[in-house]
Amino acid sequence: MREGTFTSALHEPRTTVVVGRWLGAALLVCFLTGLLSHVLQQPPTWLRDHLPSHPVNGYRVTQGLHVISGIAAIPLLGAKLWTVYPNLFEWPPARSVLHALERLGIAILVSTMLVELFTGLLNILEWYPWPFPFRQTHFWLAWLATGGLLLHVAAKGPMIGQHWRRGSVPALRQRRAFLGVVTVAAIAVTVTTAGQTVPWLRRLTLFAPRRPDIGELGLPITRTAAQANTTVTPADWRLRVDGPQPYELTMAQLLALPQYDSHLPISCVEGWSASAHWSGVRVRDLLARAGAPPTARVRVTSLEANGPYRIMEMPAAYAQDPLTLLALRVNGRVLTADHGYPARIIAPNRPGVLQTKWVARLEVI
Ligand SMILES: Nc1nc2c(c(=O)[nH]1)N[C@H]1C(S)=C(S)[C@@H](COP(=O)(O)O)O[C@H]1N2
Ligand SMILES: [Mo]
Repeated sequence: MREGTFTSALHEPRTTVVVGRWLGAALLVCFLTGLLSHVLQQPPTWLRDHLPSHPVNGYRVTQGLHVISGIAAIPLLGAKLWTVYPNLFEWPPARSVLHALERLGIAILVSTMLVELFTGLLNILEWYPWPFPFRQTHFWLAWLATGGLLLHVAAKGPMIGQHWRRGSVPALRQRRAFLGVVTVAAIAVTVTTAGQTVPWLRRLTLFAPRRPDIGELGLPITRTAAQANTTVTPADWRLRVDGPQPYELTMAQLLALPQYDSHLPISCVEGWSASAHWSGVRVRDLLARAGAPPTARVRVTSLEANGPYRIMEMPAAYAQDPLTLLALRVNGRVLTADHGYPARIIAPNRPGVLQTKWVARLEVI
C-alpha cells in the first residue's frame, strides 16, 4: 500500500469496533425476527401446532423490528466498510494460505451481506428485479451471512477485545465526530421509515414506501381486486365449508349468524402495519358447524384464480381463537372489492400474507 493514500485517522480498529457493535446488534435483531417471520409464514410440520395466536400484536412488533433493524443496518454497514476499506488494497494480497482464506471469507461475508440488505430493501419497495424467489433466497443468504459474521467475529476476537473499552486508544476528535454522524444517519433512516408501523412516528414517514393510514377505509391495499381479477364477485357466490358435515352459506345467511368484532392489525411482511375494526363470523363457529374437532387445522381458498396467497393454511390455535374472523365488514363498512369482498380472514399474530382476501372456501384438514 502506498503511504499517504488513505489519510483519514479513522481507518483504525477502535472506530471499526464501535460501529461494528451497533451493526452487530442491528443484524442480530434482524436475523432473529427474520427467522420468526419465516417460520410463521411457512411453519415446519413439527412446529406448526405450537405457534401461538397471542400476543395479538406479536408479529406487528417483530416484523416492524425486522424492517427497522434492516434499514438501520444499511448506513451502519456503509460506515463499517468505510473504516476498513483500505485493507482492500493490502499488498501483497495474501501473505499465506490462511491469510488468503480469511480474505476470501470476508469477501463472501461482505457480498452476501450487501445482497441480503439490498434485496430486503427492494422487497419493501415491492420491486423484484430478479428471477429468484425472494423469500427463500433471503432466508438462505441470512444463514450464510450470519454464519460468516460469527466466523469473522471469532477470527477478529483478539482485536475486538483489545479495542472494546473506551480508553484502549487515545480519544480522537474526528472519531467522535464520525460516530456522531453515523448515529444521526442511522436514527434518521429509522425515524423516517418506522412510521409505517409505529403510529406516533407516522408524521415523520418521509421515505417509507407506504403510509398505512392512507388508503380506502383507512387501510392500505397491497394487491387490488383488479390485479387478482376478483372485482366482480360471482352472483352465485357461497361460502363453502368442507368437513365432516359440509355446507354452504349465502351472504344473507352469513350475516344472520352471530357477528363479532375484533380490533386487529394487518402486519405486512414488508414492514407496514395498520389496525382496523373488523366484524364478521368467528372461524371457530363455522368449523364447529361443519363438525370439525377443535384440534382441526383449516385450509382457506380465495376466489383469486392464481397468485401466491390464494391458498392458506391455519393451525388450530388460530382457527380456535375467538378473535379470528371471517370478516365481512371493516371500520364500520362492508368490505370493498380491494379489501377482500365478499369475505376475508383476519387472525391475530399472523403475517399479512396469510390474511386471505376474497374467501371462497374453508376446508377442515
Ligand atoms: N387472496 C389474497 N389475499 C391476500 C393477498 C393476496 O395477494 N391474495 N395479499 C396479502 C397481503 S401481502 C397482505 S399484507 C394482506 C393485506 O393486504 P391489503 O392491504 O391488500 O388488504 O392481505 C393478504 N391477503
Ligand atoms: Mo403483505
